[in-house]
Amino acid sequence: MKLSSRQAFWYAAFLLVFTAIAAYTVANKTWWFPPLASVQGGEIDNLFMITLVITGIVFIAVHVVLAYFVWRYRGRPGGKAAYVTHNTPFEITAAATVAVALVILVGGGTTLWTKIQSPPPADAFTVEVWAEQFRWTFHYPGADGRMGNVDVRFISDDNPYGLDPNDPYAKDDIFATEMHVPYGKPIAVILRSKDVLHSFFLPNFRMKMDVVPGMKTRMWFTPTQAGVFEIPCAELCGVGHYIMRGVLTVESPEQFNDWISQQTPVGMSQ
Ligand SMILES: [Cu+2]
Repeated sequence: MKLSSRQAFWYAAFLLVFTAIAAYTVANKTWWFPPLASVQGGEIDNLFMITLVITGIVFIAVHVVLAYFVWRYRGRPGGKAAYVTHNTPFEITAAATVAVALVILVGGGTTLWTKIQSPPPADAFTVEVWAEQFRWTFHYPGADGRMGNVDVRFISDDNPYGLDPNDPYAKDDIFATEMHVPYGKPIAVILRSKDVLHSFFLPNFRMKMDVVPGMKTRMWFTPTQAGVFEIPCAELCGVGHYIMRGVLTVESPEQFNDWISQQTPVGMSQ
């Protein structure tokens, strides 16, 4: 196709304006992440920024060159297309540059993913989370400091989260409608679903894990600040999906102990 000078000018101008708007939107952080609140989230954000800078430079360079070529090689009377078979130095440089960039990105991503998916540290504080249509419930050990076993086979009207009636550690366990965790140590989360697929999402902590019926999934993270954070369900799990939102409070160990002591243990009669 031959572009007239006017067409070439407008097409090139559109490409440059579009690229400038896209670059500005990102550089200005117009739609950006919620405030960061975990150690692991900081590492994820760093890797994200490295990826964004590398791909951003390529994005801008490609579009500026495209705009230039559209203008430079517009249709002109008597213009002839050049015939180029190949250019070995250019091809080697281009392939090597892409290879190096991909090795950096894939290597960084794999290393961080392995670290985040590793088992939690031994001193982690563990909370078990039940997902169901359409709410979150948080299982804590009682005064004995040990969480009782749960199993879906024990679930009944009187025992909605399947505590093992024969487990002595289960008798004083606590089921709360809000998640509270003490500040200053890693937090491990065990996830279970009573019905369908859900997804436990902590945007401020950059953590997200599917909750799968019939199995336990896990995550762990280290909060860097106290505060109240949102726990949306990130898996379309039914008509009430939009109201499936929990609250996570990160607070001092003293405040946490106050809160947990105000929760009522299940007090299973066995
Ligand atoms: Cu859900």
